[in-house]
Amino acid sequence: MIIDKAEVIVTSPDRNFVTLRITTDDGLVGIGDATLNGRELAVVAYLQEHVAPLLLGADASRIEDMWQFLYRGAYWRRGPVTMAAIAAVDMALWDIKGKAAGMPVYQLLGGASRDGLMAYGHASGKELPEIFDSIRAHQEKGFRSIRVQTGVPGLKAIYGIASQGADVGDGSVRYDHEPARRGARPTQEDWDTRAYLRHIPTVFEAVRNEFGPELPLLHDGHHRMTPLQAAKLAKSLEPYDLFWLEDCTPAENQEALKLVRQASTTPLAIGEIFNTYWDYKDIIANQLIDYVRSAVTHTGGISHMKKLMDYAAMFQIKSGFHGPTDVSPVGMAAAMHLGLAIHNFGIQEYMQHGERTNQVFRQTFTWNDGYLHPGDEPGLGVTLDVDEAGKYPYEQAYLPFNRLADGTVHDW
Ligand code: EZ4
Ligand code: CO
Repeated sequence: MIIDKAEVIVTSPDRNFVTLRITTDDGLVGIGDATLNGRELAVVAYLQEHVAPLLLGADASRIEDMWQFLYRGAYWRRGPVTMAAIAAVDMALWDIKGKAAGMPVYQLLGGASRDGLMAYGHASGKELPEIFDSIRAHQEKGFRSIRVQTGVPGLKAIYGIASQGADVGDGSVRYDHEPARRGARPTQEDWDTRAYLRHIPTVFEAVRNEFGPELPLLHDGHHRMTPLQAAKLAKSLEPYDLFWLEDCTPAENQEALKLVRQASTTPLAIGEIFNTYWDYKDIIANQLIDYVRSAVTHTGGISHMKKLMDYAAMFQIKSGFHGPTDVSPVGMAAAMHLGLAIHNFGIQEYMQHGERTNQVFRQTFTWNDGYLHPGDEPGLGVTLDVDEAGKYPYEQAYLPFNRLADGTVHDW
């Protein structure tokens, strides 16, 4: 199992994806996701220029050793670019290990701890009727847990609202949930935290009244609040019994989350922009979150995330792995195998990729009655159709950003 090829494939069916494909001398092929939304080519360069040459001639069976070599051997540690590149290598090697063993990756991680993975979808709308329709549409698609994002009176464009969906290139405006819009410059949105804080509880009250107490509801604050504002929001949402409030602050200042904890029992989910378990060390040990939001793609791959989740388990903290459309089907498959295997699985985000993406990445996962399962093909269960991928060259795309009324750039 000597690696004799390591190729980086960039394709942009509905959006940009970066995939590492490793081939061994005995003909096994493994793929890993290295997509870093809006900064895709930085990871491509890291992989092509600095990692691929080191893979050639290496033993593909030594997953842990390769991880440590790429992490410790580089001298420069952590960071989203490095960790996405390492994640791609790690995933591809697990894919190969599964194929060599004739087993799906979750079997190699200890086997299934459950029958399927409860997944949540993204409902959104500018106003209540649209939000209600969106929740119903998701329920019809099988979702049993729903994230709710809303417009705010007075604000023109807010991240995460479907009606502002991305133009996917065929003239239609499909809600890709996460519009890293194609173009030379990022789009500018507006923001007003006080208006948001006033409005959100009214939306969750209305949604609870309409849909009853059972439906698990989630909300993403996208890092926009100060600790005090986050405490106020978490407290005001308490009557609506959220499954979680996500990214209530930019969690660089983790100590400050104590303020939110002291004010409220609304569960907190954080970590989609973290990239190692060291980023989680204090936040977990101090019991400041309830769910780990990392993507397997952005936090060093399956090997590293398994360690992170075992650490989190000591504190009864569960997974809520990131699963937006900017995580490729390969990254999603890695999350599903890991989520199926660990005991402390919580919920899986599931945005659903577009048809073109599904043609490029052939997948074996199943989606039944609100539950995902990665399938039982050896490895990760995803095949990259290189010819199909070749039809969609890279296109520059940026995440939006926002400014306050006076022109100040605000937290993401
Ligand atoms: O902003 O994936 O919970 N999901 C999110 C996403 C992220 C994008 C960033 O790449 O917050 O929409
Ligand atoms: Co988020």
